[in-house]
Amino acid sequence: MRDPNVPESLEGWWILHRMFSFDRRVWDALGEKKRTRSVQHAADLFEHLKRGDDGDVGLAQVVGHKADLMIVHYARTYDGLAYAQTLVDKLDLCDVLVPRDSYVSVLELGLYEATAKMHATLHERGLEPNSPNWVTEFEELMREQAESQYVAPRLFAKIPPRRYVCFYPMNKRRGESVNWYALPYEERARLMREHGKLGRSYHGQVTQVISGSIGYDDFEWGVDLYADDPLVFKKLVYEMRFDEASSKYGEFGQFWSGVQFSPDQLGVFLDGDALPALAPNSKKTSAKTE
Ligand code: 76R
Repeated sequence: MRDPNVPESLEGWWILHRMFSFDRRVWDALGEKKRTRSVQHAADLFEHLKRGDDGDVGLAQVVGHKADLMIVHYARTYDGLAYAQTLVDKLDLCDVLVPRDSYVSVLELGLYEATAKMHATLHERGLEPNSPNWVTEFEELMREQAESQYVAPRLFAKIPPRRYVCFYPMNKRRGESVNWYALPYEERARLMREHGKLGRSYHGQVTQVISGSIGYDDFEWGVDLYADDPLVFKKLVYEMRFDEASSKYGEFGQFWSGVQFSPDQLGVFLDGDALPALAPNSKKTSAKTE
């Protein structure tokens, strides 16, 4: 059913965030041989999961007590996520990692404007809503959206190779008197336009990855922000609190923030002698920020 009240969305990577605490004392007490082997196996797996076009993996040292390590998996399929999870669980490294939290979602591009335009186009063509021709032509228009030059690269962009990451889940409010889902379509579209306008004023400073999690996890969306300067998270999230889509309708879960590092820096992170570094992705495979 193509309900004109419901905005369409396009989906890309399946995404799994996993947060672990890491027992540094136990790690430090392990023999060097065991540590070297554990690092090597884990780094090899992460390099393997990063390679090619079928997924990606991001590692971050979380700052604060909620976790020490965040692993972000991207996969083409839900099954791919399940498999990535299993592969990590089988690592020796898991002897010193305790799962603290996780979040399952799928990368999503919301299409408020485009959905309204597609419905209008089909009306102009004189098609009866939800008739077989309507459905076929609607699907064709959606395919065009998904394949468009603007959208396609964003659905399967690699994890932004920026030093700092901030992740939190959120809902749109469904209260008795304040209810996002009870607003007329045009009003929600207007609020999202305003939201996008404010967001775009941070263009270049931050890369956002929005993923939908209705049906998979406890909130409705996951929000990942990536930046070269951690102060940008505070400025952006604060400014957004004044924007109606957030001030009136946003409800937030826990926040995690940290520093990203590359798989070849895993040993540096685990040994804790220095801050691990992040190697830049090639321009071609990373999310567009300009
Ligand atoms: O995808 C796009 O860039 C198009 C415009 C856009 C959409 C559709 C956009 C732009 N966002 C969209 C959807 Mn967003 N966003 C958040 C948060 O902390 C808060 O108050 C809210 C958390 C931030 C910080 C943020 C930043 N966005 C969404 C949705 C789905 C809602 C729906 O479909 O109903 C959520 C939950 C959400 C939340 N947003 C931007 C940003 C930024 C920085 C941009 C501009 C991106 C750019 O062009 O560089």
